[in-house]
Amino acid sequence: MGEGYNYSTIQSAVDAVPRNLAGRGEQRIVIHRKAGDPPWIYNEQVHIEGGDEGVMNASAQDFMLLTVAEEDRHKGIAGTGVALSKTTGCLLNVSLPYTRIQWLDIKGGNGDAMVECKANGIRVENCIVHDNENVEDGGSGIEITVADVIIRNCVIYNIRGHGIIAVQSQASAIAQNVTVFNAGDCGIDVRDGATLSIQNCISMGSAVKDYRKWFADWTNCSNNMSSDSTAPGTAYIRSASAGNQFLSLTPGNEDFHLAENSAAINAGALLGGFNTDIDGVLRPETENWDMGADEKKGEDINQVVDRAASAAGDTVIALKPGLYNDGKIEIKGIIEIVK
Ligand SMILES: [Ca+2]
Ligand SMILES: [Ca+2]
Repeated sequence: MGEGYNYSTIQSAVDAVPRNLAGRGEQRIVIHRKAGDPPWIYNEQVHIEGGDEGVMNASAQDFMLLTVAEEDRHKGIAGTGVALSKTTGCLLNVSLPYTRIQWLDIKGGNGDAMVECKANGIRVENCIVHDNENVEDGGSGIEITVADVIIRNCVIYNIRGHGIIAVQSQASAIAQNVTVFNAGDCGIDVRDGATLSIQNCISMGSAVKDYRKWFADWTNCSNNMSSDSTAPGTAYIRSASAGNQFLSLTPGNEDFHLAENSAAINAGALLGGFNTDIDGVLRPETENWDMGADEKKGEDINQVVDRAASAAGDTVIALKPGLYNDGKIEIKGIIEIVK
């Protein structure tokens, strides 16, 4: 669609994408801030339509990317960046295959789901999907009824229905490093013949179950955490306390960055295909990958690995640089050298 075209709504930018994507490569829509302080709210429902009525010939090479300008992105916390929020309907209704959605703070709505994935190959990354508890019925966070969907580095909380639901026999999806909290039904749900692969996810505080399969199967699950007994796969952490994992669960001020002593730190598996977290920071900050959307920043950047007295009676300290600091030793504060 070319550089430099400006639109006042997300929908008008989506509608300006060529009808036939064959050979056109990535079609990038970059959403910028509105005036004033964040949240910069776009008060609209967005339809990204494929098929006869919409855009044709999308593929893994020729696709639409909806993202937020780097300086206008959220900081891993709702209300800190560009938001899509409306009290009615599904907020993001995607039936164009291979569409990628990134960096949106998505709030409210009143439909079956806040984000509906209705075409194969869709990706949802670094989004915060939250607070639709007032919907009348249904009201899941992300609903998947198609194949090859990927959900990564997302935080989903205060949801009336399911945080993530994959439903129908043709549906298949991967959820990786997703944090789900306070779903009114199940946190992550796979049903009616769908398959769901879950790695490094945290799902806690669900009214029914944190993870549930119902006439359906998990595939390739590992390194997941739950507050009940349902975290599937290998290397799970079950029956953990949500209050111990996150910086804040205070309603209206939730912060799902990992707390200092969270069991999720370094408990994740090393995954392929991406290497950042919800803050856009490289994984692993320290040691191994963490579970959940946040990779905890290493506070103790340089570890003292040895301490000994020299022949002259001085104290000699050996330091090991923190991994997240690219192997550099960094010394903060005042250093006094006394001889
Ligand atoms: Ca780590
Ligand atoms: Ca982080």
